[in-house]
Amino acid sequence: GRSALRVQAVAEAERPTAAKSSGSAEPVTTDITSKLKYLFGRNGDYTNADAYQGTAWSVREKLIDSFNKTHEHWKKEDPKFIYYLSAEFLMGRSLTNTVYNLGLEGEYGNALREMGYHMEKVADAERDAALGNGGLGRLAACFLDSMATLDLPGWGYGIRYKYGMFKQGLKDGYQVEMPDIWLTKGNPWEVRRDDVKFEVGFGGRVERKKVNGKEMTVWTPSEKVIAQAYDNPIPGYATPTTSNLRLWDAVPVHEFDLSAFNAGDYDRAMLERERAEGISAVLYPNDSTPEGKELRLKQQYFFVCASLQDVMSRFRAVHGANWEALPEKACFQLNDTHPTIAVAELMRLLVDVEGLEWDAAWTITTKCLNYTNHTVMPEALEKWPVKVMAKMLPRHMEIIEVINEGWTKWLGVHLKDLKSEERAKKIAAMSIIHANPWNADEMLVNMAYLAVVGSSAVNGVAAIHSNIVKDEILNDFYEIFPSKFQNKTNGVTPRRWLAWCNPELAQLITEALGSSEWINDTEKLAGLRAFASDPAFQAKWAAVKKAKKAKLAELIKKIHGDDVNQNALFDIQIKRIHEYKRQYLNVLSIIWRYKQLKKMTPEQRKASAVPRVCVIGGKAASAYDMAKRIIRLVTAVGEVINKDPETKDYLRLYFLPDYNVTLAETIIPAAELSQHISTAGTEASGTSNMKFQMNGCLIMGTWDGANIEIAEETGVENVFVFGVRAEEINQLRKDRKNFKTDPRWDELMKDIEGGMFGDKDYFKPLVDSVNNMKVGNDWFLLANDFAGYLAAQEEVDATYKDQAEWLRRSIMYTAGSGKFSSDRTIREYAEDIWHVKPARPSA
Ligand code: Z15
Repeated sequence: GRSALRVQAVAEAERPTAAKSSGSAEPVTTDITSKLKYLFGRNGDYTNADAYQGTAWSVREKLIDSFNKTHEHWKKEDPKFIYYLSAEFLMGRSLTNTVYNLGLEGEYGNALREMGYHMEKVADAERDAALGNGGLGRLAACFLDSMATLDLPGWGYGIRYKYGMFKQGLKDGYQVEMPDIWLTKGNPWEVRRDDVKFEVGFGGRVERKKVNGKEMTVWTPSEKVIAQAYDNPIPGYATPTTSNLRLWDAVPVHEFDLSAFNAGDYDRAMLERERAEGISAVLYPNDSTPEGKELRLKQQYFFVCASLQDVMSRFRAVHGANWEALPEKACFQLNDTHPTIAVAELMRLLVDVEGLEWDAAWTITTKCLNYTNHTVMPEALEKWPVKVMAKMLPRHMEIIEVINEGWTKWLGVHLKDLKSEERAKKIAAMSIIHANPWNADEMLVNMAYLAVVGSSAVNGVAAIHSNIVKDEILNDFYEIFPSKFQNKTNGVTPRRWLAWCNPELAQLITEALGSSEWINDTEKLAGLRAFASDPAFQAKWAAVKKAKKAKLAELIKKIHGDDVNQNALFDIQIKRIHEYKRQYLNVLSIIWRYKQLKKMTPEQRKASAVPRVCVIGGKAASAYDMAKRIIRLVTAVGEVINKDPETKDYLRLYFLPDYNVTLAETIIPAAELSQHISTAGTEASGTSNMKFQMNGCLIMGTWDGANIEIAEETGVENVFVFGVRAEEINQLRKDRKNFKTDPRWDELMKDIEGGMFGDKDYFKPLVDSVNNMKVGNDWFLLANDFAGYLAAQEEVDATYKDQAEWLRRSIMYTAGSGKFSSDRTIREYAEDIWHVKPARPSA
C-alpha cells in the first residue's frame, strides 16, 4: 500500500547508484494505456486484470533496459560467472517485486492512482510463477534476488514448465489437484530467444570410430529434441544490475514430420511434437521424496545438456577451445542431486565433442562443479536404475562406469593401509554404482555419490544439517576429503519477505533505525534490540501486527465464511504436508486443547483461556496417501471445533487451500506463532522459519535445521523449544517397543479411532502409523515429543497473557534475523565456493 511507497521513497533517496525517477505519472499513464491499446486492443474501461497487463508490459521495458545494460557490461568485463542449475525456481509474482527493486514505485504508483487503480489490487491479478514445490525451489528464487542485488555475475538455469505446481482445492475436506495453467494470458516477465536453441538427444547407440585419425566415441541418439531458451530478467535491489534466469522449453526438431503428414498419417506427425513437449510439460509435485519416473530423468538431462552447451558456446565465442581456462570463467552449483547428470555431460562434451583427454576433462569438470545437499532422509536420496540410465543415456552410463572404475581404483590405493577385507567393504560402500539394498538384482547409480566425486565443494544448508552430512550420510567421503565439505546456512531475501510483503513493519523499522539501509544490510536490524522493551515502540509494533492479522482474517472470511477473533493468538503452520514435518502432532495438540476447553465452565474459559486461531496450509504430493489423510484430519477437526458454540470463541482451526508464495506473503506478516516441529535431524534447514522470524513471529520449534541458529540469534530463552535431540533419534527408534505412551496420547488415539471427527476408516491408517509401539512404527517419534509439545504450548499461553513480554520477544526476533538474509548466504557461496566477484554496471 501507501506506506510501501514511503519506505521506498526513503530507500530511493539514499540509494547510491540506482536510477532515480522523478515520480511524474504522465509518461507512465500514457505508456500503460498505449500497451493496452496496441498489445491488447483495449480502449478504456479497464479491469484490474487489464491494468495489470498494461502495467506489466510497460515495466517489462524498464527491466529489459536494465538487463541489456548489465549484460553489455558483463560482456565487456568478461568476469567469472556462477550458473545455478536447479530443476525448480519458485518465483511467485513479479510485478511489485520488479517495480520496488527497480525503484519505480513512485512513477507507477502515481500513474495507477491517477488512472483510478491501486497497485495492490492490480498486482493481485498476476498468477504465481510456481515452477517449484517448496523450500528448495523458493531458495533458488531468493538466491537469484541476492545474486543480482550483490552485482554477482550469475544466472539461473532451469526448465520452463508449461504447468507448474498443481493448484490445490478442497472437496468435502479432501485435497483435489488441478492443473496450473499459468501461461494462457502470456508472460510479460520472459523474453523468448529465438536465436538460442540447442539439440538434446536421448537413447540410441554408442560406437568407437576414427575421426581425423583419432579414436573417438560417437553417440548417435535415437531421439532428439530442441531446447528453446526463454530469459527471465532478475532485477537486483538498489543497483543497476539485472541478471537472468534462463529456462528451457522443449520443442520438436521438425515442427511436423512432413512425409508422414503428406501421407495422411497425422497421428505419427503429431507424435514427435507430443514427445518433445512432454519433457517440459509439467513439474513433478514431489518435495523431498523423489518419484523415480523416467520422464523426470529426461527433464534433468534435458535442462543440464542445454545449459552446459549454452555456457560452452559463449565461452568458445570469446576464448576459443581453451577449455583448461573454463573453470576461471564458469562454475556451476548443483541444487540438490537433480542436475547431477552434469558430471557425465560435461565429461561427454569435453571428451567426445571437444576431443580432450579424459584426465584433462576430469580436472576441468571437478573444478567447475559444486553440489548442495538438501536432505538426509535415506528415502529422499536420488538413485537411478542402471537399466533406465543405460537405455536413455547410454554414453552417460558408460562415462559414469569409467568414473566409478577410476574412483574405486583410486580408493584402493588411498586405503592401502586397511586390511583387505575392510578395504573391500569400504570401497563397496562408496561405489557410485551399487546394488539396490531391497533388490539385489537391480543396480543403481547413486546420484549423491556421483555429485560428491565430481565436485569441488559439497555443502549442507544449516549447521546441524551440514554436520549430519559429514558425520553420517556422507561420512566415508568426508573422511577422505574433509576440506570439500562446507556449511552454507540458508537465507531468504529481505526484500520480498519483509520490505515488500510487510511495508507497514518496514516503515516502522526504517523510522526506528533512521534509515532503510537494513533492506540490503540486515545486520542493522540488530539496532531494534534497543527498542524491544520500549512501551511506545511496542504499541506501534503491535498496531502493525494487528493490521496484518486483520488482512488474514479477511482472507479466512473469504475462504471459510467465518469471522475470527482478531485478538486471538494467530498460530500458523504452513509448509508441504509431510510426515516428518509432523502437522499431525500439531493437530493432536489442537484436539487436546479443544478437549480441555470443553471441560471448563464458561467462567473458567473466560478467565483463563487464551483464544487461538490455528491455520494449517500446504500441499500433499499427489501420490502421498498419508499426507492426504493428514489434510483430511485437519479439515475434519476444523469442522467439529469451529462450530462448537462452547469453544468457538476460544479455538479455531482452518486449513487454507492452495498455499503458495503469494499466500505466504499475506500469512507470514500476520503470524504471531509459527510451528516448525519436524523430528530433530530431518528438516535440513527450513526457510519459512526465517521469514516468520523477520516478521516478528515467535517460533515453536524442535532443535532442528535452522531453528537452532534462529534460536541462537534471537536468544534461546525467547523461543519455544521442545522435543528430543537429533543425537538421540537412532537409540529412541531402537527402543520403540519399550516406549510408554502418555495417557493423554492414548485418549486422543481412541477419540480419532472412535470417530470423534467422522471418517474413522479413513483415519485408521493414520492412527496405526503412530500408535503401534514396535520398531519402525511412529518413525518420526510423535509420541516421544508429545508431552513436551503440550508443555511448550502451555508456555505459549502464559507468555501471550503478558503482552509486553510477547511484544518484546517479537521485536527481538526481527532484531535477530540479520543473519538470515540470503545476501549473507550468497556472499558466503561467492567467497568460499564460487570465487566470483561483483561486477556492477554503471547506472
Ligand atoms: C526440498 O524442498 C528440500 C529438500 C529436498 O531434498 C527437496 Cl527434493 C526439496 C528442502 C528441505 O526439506 C528444507 O529443509 C530446506 O530448507 C530447503 O530444501 C532449502 O534448502
